[in-house]
Formats: sequence, C-alpha cells, structure tokens
Amino acid sequence: MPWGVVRVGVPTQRAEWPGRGASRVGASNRRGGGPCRPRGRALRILFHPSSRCGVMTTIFHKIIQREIPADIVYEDAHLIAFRDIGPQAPVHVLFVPKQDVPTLNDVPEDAPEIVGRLAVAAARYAKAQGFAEDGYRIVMNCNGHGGQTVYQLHLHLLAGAALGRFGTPDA
Ligand code: DGP
Repeated sequence: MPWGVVRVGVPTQRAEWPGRGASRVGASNRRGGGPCRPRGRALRILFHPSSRCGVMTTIFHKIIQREIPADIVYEDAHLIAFRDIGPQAPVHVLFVPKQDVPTLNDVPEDAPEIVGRLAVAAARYAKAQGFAEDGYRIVMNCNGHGGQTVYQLHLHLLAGAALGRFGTPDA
C-alpha cells in the first residue's frame, strides 16, 4: 500500500520538515487529518500521486460519491460500473470497487474477491446485454507502463466489435 511509505518513511528529524514538526505531520497522517500534503520535494514522494491528506480522491471516487456525473450502468454494495468517457470500443464500461485500492498491486492478499467481483460483474453485464457469446475483453492497467491514468483500481470491459491486438509498446 502506498500509505505504508508514509508510515515507515516519516523523517524523525524536525529539520527535514521545513516549517513543520516531523512528529506533527506523522501523527496527522496516522489520524487521517491535520495538515495536507507536506511541502518540499523530499516530502511529496511519501504520498501516492492520487492521495490528498491521506484520503483517496480520484475522479472515480467523485463518481461513486455522486459529486460528478457519470453514465452508471450497475451498482451494488461493493462496486460501481459506468461508461468510459472516452470509449475505445462500441461498449466500454469501467468496473470500480468502492473500497480504496489504487492499483492491482495494492489488492490485499487476503481480499482477492475485490478483483473477482469486478470480473464477475463484467461477465454478468455482458450476458445481460447480450454480447457475452460474441465475446468481449477485460483489461486492468497497472501503473505507468500499464497505462494506468486513474489511481483507483478499475476493470475495463470492451465489447461490441471484433477487437484488435493489444499490448504493443508505444512507438
Ligand atoms: P486507465 O487508463 O486504465 O487508468 O483508465 C482510466 C479510464 O477512465 C480512461 O479510459 C478514461 C476514463 N475516465 C477518465 N476520467 C473519466 C471521467 O470523468 N468519467 C468517466 N466516465 N470516465 C473517465
């Protein structure tokens, strides 16, 4: 988990935290409140790029919270599914867990159901929409080389036409 970096990486010397006491910042992170992202290059790397004040805030969290609109096609207690804003196929739906999980790397080993639920929900959606037999593709991008741009775990469901090859590095 990116947050582990915060826990183990908090400097203990006050001089490393310009204008703030090290213990104050570390304690605030543990509580999830207090001062926001610390200033200075050395401090920024302690925070996951999608985090703010120790709380996940991505565009997908805002969709889950209904802070911004989306074309939601499915929702239950564990996940939400909505149409991708820039579809890469005739059908392009994103399945997103409600639990904070930045990337596939961060899925707890004792909670594989987080990923399983996304895949099963996508398959159910494909069956319900009538394209399961024709076929579809599910994709999970992870971090930079995987092309991940939104740091809340999500599964892409692509369908509606025969899809081309994928996985080719950018030229
Ligand atoms: P990825 O590159 O795997 O992190 O995919 C992120 C996807 O999220 C990308 O295909 C575009 C989509 N997306 C980004 N912002 C929004 C948004 O505000 N609304 C919706 N519906 N989709 C978005």
